[in-house]
Amino acid sequence: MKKKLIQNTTEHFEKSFQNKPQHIFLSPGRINIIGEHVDYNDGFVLPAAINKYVCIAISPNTNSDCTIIAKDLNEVFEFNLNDNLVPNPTMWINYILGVLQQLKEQKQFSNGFNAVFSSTIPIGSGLSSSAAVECGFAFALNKMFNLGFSKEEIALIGQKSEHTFVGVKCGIMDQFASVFGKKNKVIKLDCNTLEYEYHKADFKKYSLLLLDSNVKHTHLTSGYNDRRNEVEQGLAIIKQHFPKVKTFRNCTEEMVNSLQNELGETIFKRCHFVVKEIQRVQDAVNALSNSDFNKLGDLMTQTHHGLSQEYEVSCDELDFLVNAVANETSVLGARMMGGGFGGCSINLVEKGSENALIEKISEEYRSKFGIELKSYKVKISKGTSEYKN
Ligand code: GAF
Repeated sequence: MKKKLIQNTTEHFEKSFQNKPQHIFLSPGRINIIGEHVDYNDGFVLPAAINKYVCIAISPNTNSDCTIIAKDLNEVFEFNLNDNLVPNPTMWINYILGVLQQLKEQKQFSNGFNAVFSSTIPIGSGLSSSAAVECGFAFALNKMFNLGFSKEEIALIGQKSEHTFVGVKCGIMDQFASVFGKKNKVIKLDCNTLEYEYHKADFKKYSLLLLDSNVKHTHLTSGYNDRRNEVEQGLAIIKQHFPKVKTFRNCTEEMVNSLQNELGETIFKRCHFVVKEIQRVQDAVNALSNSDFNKLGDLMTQTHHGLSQEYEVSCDELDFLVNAVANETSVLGARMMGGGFGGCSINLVEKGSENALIEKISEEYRSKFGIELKSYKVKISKGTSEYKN
């Protein structure tokens, strides 16, 4: 699938620009084992890059003209880098323009290029196709024009461009995972300091299976930014009462409980979830290190219930998918993954049981919602890189 993606993107470039692309870059999507909606709350997350990619075929120009082709959408966007770059009504180009604006601001960047983008990361499925585009593109320009950005800076450029041009106030998890991914490793990322450590993604006789609800979402309209506002309000109140608390990291469940009335029902639930989820990630890392997969599965399922009932970012279809596997002996845990409001559930399942499970759940899902379930058996792969033939 990766080979085919590279081949198709390259051929499309050749056909469009009558030349071979000088560079090919691959930027992966991500999964997240646990640690949801805590990246922008200074918590820990446990993501990994996967073998689904955005492919960018690209060559520099000798002037400031840029032509960008979104192969899968059959759309072309042309502009000059000396133009004023502003968010565009054509949504997909904003992931790219936002990065360029960052490069213009930080390095007076003005080198034009021709590029073709194509992807095997399903859009709106919670696998972070947007971060893959942003980071793949920033990585490509950094390499091609020797801009001297570190990997961390590339992830931050991706995040900033999403804030400024797309309008989603995302955390850093997706961009970080896409850039720093490593084959067969999950990344424990401290979103407060951006310190990280790799842990072996060895699930022994279990594997990770994604079930895609096929309910599409965009975080611009999903309620994502509202959640961010709610927890910011909550933290401000907590800090008034507990001046030693700087972030949710040093806030305890007891503190949140003691302020239940003042926080009000909604903000209390949001803050309670965040504090519990930050602890769950620590517990999950220990469980993974000890190969305690029953524990890991339990923690994942607890996360789902928190996301559904307290953080309220699930939807009927995702709740159904998680509940449908609850009594399957081959499934140790399941939860919605990513920002929510649609997209995939991630399931820790016994190897070999995947196909029967997919068949069973697909049928139940179809008869309940009339929607075709999709499924992905993902492999944990390396982060954004240049592809050399
Ligand atoms: C989305 C965001 F982009 C991430 O930063 C993260 O907050 C995630 O939702 C929820 O954990 O993918």
